[in-house]
Amino acid sequence: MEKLIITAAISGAEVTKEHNPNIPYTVEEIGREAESAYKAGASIIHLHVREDDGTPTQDKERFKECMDEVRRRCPDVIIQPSTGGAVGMTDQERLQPTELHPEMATLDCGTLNFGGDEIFVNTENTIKNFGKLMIERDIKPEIEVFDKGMIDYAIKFHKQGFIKAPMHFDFVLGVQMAATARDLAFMVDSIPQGSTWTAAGIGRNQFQIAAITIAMGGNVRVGFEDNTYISKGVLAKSNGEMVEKVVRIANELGREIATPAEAREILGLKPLEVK
Ligand code: KMH
Ligand code: ZN
Repeated sequence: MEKLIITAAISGAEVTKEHNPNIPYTVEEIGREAESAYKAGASIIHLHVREDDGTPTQDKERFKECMDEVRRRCPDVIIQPSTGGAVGMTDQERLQPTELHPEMATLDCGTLNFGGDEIFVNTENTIKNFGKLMIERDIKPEIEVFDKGMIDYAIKFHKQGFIKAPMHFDFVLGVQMAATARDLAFMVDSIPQGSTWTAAGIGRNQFQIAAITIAMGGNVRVGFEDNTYISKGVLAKSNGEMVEKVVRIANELGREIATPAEAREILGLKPLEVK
């Protein structure tokens, strides 16, 4: 089996310090959480940023400040900004971090219910525009899949030239589709040969989905964006604590952890230039 790529989704846009006081808002806090995850074994930091008061923002300057801080503390980590941002943001707002030419960014491949009255809107034109821009800016998309139709969209848009192969998918289980082994197996079976994949279980499903994924040969995403607890009723102290738990499960199952350089190779990213 390939080595295991661990992604830490350190901040998200929806969780707040009311859910868990360790959720990062400031540049310093974002840096601290990225470093804790990196030191524990994460090779990708999936990044949302906030204003100091916790308000989610896609502001380019704020992203730059946070990315510089993450880079200072975790020199070789892969930084993967979100282009999803928060529900209700315009496409132009959401696209701002791609102007910084990160190695990766997320590409959400469909519209979905996001709880209560919230709808996370990704029209066909949004997906195509984001995909085209990522090709122009040499950014590898992580295709965010919240149900099976989003895989079909990705394949369709790949055939139309808006997404390059080999594609990398992230299956997010527990927002719209259920977080079950059956659903995960169906997703894995539905992606084109030669693709790579990660799975993220939301809330209490996080570590069960991680364990199933490790055994299946996929890659794992954990972090405050997806879950604020380390075990039933116990808040996580840091993203690092969650990554450590994944590393322990991987060790038990005999799966080695990929370094950032190895993750770049597995994902087909260019090696990091040493300056
Ligand atoms: N915050 C969600 C509305 C992504 O990062 O691309 C979108 C999201 C997906 O988190
Ligand atoms: Zn996200």
